[in-house]
Parts: sequence; C-alpha cells; structure tokens
Amino acid sequence: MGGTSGPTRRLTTAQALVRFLMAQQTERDGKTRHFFAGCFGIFGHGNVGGLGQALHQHRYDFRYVLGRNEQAMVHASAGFARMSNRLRGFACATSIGPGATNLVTGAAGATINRLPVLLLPADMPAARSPRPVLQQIELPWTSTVSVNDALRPVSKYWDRIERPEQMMWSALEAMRVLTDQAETGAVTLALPTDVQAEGYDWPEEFLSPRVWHIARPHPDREALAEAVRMIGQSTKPLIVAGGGVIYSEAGEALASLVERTGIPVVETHAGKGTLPYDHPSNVGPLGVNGVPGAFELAQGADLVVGIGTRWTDVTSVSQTAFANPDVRFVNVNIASFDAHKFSGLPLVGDARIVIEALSEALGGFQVAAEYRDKVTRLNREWDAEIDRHIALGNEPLPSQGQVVGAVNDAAGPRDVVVTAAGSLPNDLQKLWRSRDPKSYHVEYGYSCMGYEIPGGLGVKMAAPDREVFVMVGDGSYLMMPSEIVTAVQEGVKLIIVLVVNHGFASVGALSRRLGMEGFGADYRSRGEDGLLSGGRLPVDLAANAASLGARVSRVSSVAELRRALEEARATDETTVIHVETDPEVHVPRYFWWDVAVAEVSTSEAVSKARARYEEERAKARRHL
Ligand SMILES: Cc1ncc(C[n+]2csc(CCOP(=O)(O)OP(=O)(O)O)c2C)c(N)n1
Ligand SMILES: [Mg+2]
Repeated sequence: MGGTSGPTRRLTTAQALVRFLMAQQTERDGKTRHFFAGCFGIFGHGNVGGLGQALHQHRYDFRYVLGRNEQAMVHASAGFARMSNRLRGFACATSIGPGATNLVTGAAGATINRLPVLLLPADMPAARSPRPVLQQIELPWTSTVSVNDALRPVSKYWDRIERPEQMMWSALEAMRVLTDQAETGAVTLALPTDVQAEGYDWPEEFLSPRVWHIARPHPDREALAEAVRMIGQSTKPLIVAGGGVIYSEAGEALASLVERTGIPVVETHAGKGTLPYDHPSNVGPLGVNGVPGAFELAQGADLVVGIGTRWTDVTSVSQTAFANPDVRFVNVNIASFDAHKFSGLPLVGDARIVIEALSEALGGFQVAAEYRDKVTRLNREWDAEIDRHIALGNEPLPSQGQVVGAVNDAAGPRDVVVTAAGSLPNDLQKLWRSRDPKSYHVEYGYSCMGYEIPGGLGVKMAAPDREVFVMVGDGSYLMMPSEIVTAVQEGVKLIIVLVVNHGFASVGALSRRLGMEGFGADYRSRGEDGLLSGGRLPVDLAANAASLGARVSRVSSVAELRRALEEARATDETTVIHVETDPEVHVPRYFWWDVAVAEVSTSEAVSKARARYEEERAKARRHL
C-alpha cells in the first residue's frame, strides 16, 4: 500500500491483531515473557466471523478461554494481571451490544486497581450498513456513537478501528498503556464487525516479536535529598505500604530499610503481605477496617512515607488517620498523580529503586528505641487479638472470624486468599496472617461484588502451583457464580468458601449504625407488614454450586470446616464449601468511615447518627 516498504502479509484485521498479541513480550530485570496468556471470549454475531475466525485459526498456539459473563472475564483478567505483578495479562473478546456493555463494570475495576486488561468489544459496522444492526443503539443526534463509547471513562486508552491500517498505531498505543506501570488499566480497542473481517497487507515489522521494557525509574535527585532530610528530622516516621510495593517486588528492600532504621510499617489492602504478619516492624493494616495499633501510630506520626498507595478514604480513615498538626507526607509512587496527593513531597519512581536509594542515603538514621519497642508491642498485641477472634467458639453457628481462622490454618504460606466485597474484607484485613506478598488478594479498590470467583480463577491461572481460597459472601456469590463453570471447564481448581449469612451483613451493620435498622439488607420474604420481615428464603446455594459442576461440602461447625478444607486440598476438583455463620457476631470495626447521613429525617436514630457524623467529620484533615 502507498508509501510502505518491506515485506507484507495479507491477513484480516482480526488475524493481524491475534498475531500481534502473540508477539508481545514484557521484560523486567532481564526476564522476558509473553505478555498475553490468551484471550477470554464470548462470541456473537458481532465477532464470530472476524475475531472468532482469527482465534479459531490460532486455536493451537493462542489460548482461548470461553467465559460465561463478560464482566467476569475482565475480573479474571484483572486477577491474573495482579497476580502476575502486571507483567502479563489477558485480552477479552466480546460481541457487540450487551456483550460489550457487560465489560463496563469489570473495566472500571481494572482501571481503578491499575491492572492491565485489553478489551476487544465488537462494534457496529464501519460501513454503517446494515443499519441498524441487531443490538445497535440509535441516537438521533449522531452516527458516530455506539454503546462502546460507554467504555471511554473507564479505559486508560480507547479507540475504534474504522480502517484496518489504523490498528497498527492503536495496537502499539494499547501496548504502551498496558505496560506503563503508571498509566495501566483497561484498554479498549473497539472493532467494527466488517473491519475485523477485512483483508489488508500488513507489514511484517508490525507482526514481529516486540519486547516492552518495564522500566524501574529513579527518583529526582533533589527530591530524594529532600526526602532524606525530612525523614532524618522526623521522630515518629511511619511507612504506609500499598500495592505498588508488591508490584515492584520491593518487599525485601523494604524489610531491609525498616530493619536498619526501625521505621514502622502499616499496610493498605493492596499492600498487605508486603512484610510477613509477624515482622517486628509490621504494625498491620491501617484504615477504616484496620487495627488499633496502626491507627495509634498514624495519629502521632510526624512524617508519613506512603509507598505505592493511592491514599483512598479507606486507607486514610476518611482523612482522620493523620492527626499530628505538623504531619508531612512523602509519596513514593510510579505515578506522578498519586505522588502528589496530600501535598506530599513527590518521589516519582519505582518503589524498589526508591526504597533502595532511601536506604543508602539515610545512613545510620534510626528511630528512638522506645518507638521501636512500641511497634513490636503493638504487633504482638494485635496477634493475641487475632487468636481470640479465631478461637471464639461461638455456638451454634461459628462466627465469620472463626471461619477466616480455619481457612488461614488450611492455607500454606504461599497459598492465596481472594475476596472483594461485604464483611469479609474487613475480617480478612484484620485477621489474615500473610506470609507471602502474593497471598492476600483482596480487591478493595472497586470492592466489586462478584469479583471473587472470576478473580480467583485469574489468580489460579497465573499461579497454578498455589492453592487459591476464594472467600465469598452469599450476596456476592449470587451476583456472579457463573465462572465456577469456567473453572470446571478449564480444570482450574478453586477452593471456594461460601459464607452464608442470609443477606448483606456488612451493609446491614452500616445501615443500623446510621439509624436505618438494617433496611433492605436481609434475605427474607415479604411479611404481613408489607416489608421484608418474613421468614428465611428457601434458597440453597450449595445445590446451586453443585449444579454448576463443583464438588460441594456443606458444613455447620468449625471442625467440619477444617475437615472439608483438608479434603478440598486433597482433590483436583473445584470445591465449594458452604458454611453458615452467625450474622450477629462481628469482628469489630474500630474506625469512622465518611458515609453521609441524612440531615433531615423523621427518625431520632437518624438524627443522632447525623450528629455523630458531623462530629467525626470535623476531625477530617484536608492535607492541602
Ligand atoms: C456490584 C456491587 N454492588 C453493590 C455493592 C455494595 N455492597 C457492598 S457489600 C454488599 C453486600 C455484600 O453481601 P455478601 O456478599 O453477602 O457479604 P456480607 O455483607 O454478608 O458479608 C453490598 C450490597 C458492591 N460493593 N458491589
Ligand atoms: Mg452475606
């Protein structure tokens, strides 16, 4: 074609795309691997003859995994990418219309969690004919919008390929964003049905192997010197370790820094496991669902070094965690955007490189012995509290804390626990004893109900040598049990612990705290008062799981649960363990979460909650 030189190959756009995906590799620290482990997909008239044909042609050399729900395919891909420290990922191929819009929730989750996932939704024909094609949205004011435009705000790169040759530029842009550790997230290439199937002479140089170097950028020298000065002058420094520390594989560097200096470490959800739970400098999780010791240190800290954290409200305890009037922040982050939060000194760079540079430059800096001793004491105190919760001996039904304890005992040090929403993230963050940086996989960026099972599928595909324990509430299970079928189909073994408490225990507790009596949180039939106040529903989720092809155990005590977990470990089959827990017994939540309460209401309980809300809100800091 005009102006191009060198050898070409005649392929459809979809065939060229699949060949391109197969040729992409990432390299970090001298180790190279294929970026795409394969493609999840669900075919329809929008992609069966285009991308579907290309995937069929490559069925022996590019893994195709048939998903059950497009949202779930994105969750699985995100779980895979997170478990792979963002060095590998999946593509997700969908038909047009509903198949494409089902991607939106998953894409938002991937983008919020900064996890690379390539979305390949089919789009309406570029030739605009036939029109309207089945499932096409028609807007009287424009012909250039399709439902795929709904993916724009949740994508870090978005393009529609309206001519075959556009794909060369867009595929490269897509890879740039997917492999950029600061920019990564969901990337969308919308593929009109006719363009997918159209032939073109593709330059071989587009189709050839390509290695994307994952850089470890060094921080600005002056900013580093300033950070060293700030740490050197602090008396109560505190490190907040986020997910970026784990993605950068910086755990050992961090351990060596804090062992030398005595600076305590608290963890976010995504950063939990950076240091083993019993490391003497690890005070445990900080946040709305965190532990008292971490909050106590945060309250007094005069210098906070956030590493690889986005500083969500959940971590900052709705901006009340850092109460010292003179507190300053240093933010180590690969993304300038995050490094500038809370008016911190930005140390933009790779977590491992920056930690190593700080270690070297800090020389003999050490915190006072009393501060170090306090940290070790707080660590031990919380560990004793964990013991108490997991040995509660609640009757007749176990508490959820006891269930978490039993799963933790059944899991080896490298095994992984996966959850996302409800009260499980709260209990797991407080009680789970992490011994490996990849062992705690709690999706709390989007906290998306339904992530658990597909997310676990992706984790297991990335780490087949580890047992994967998915812990899922009955509410989340009902949103997305579909990928049990995919796990069974692929022979990807999951141990799914289904915690049944007949509703939304988490939201119910929040609702009660705010004066709404747990309204709309229980699974009950409609009572004589016209409300959901009747009896329990005749729902049997164990039977549901069995019908999807899982091996199922039903247990009602901790002893039975422990036995079922051992049996599940011993088989190769995906197992669902159905355990009912006491909805009344909770691991406490100690800290305030800024959830707005009605200023005007007919209820005294709500008015009281509003008064408490205003009182707490006054403590929030802006950190401008
Ligand atoms: C997709 C989605 N919808 C709604 C919510 C809000 N939400 C958070 S937890 C929760 C209830 C979870 O119920 P379940 O899985 O049974 O866990 P439990 O609260 O009982 O521990 C809801 C509705 C959410 N996080 N995700
Ligand atoms: Mg529940």
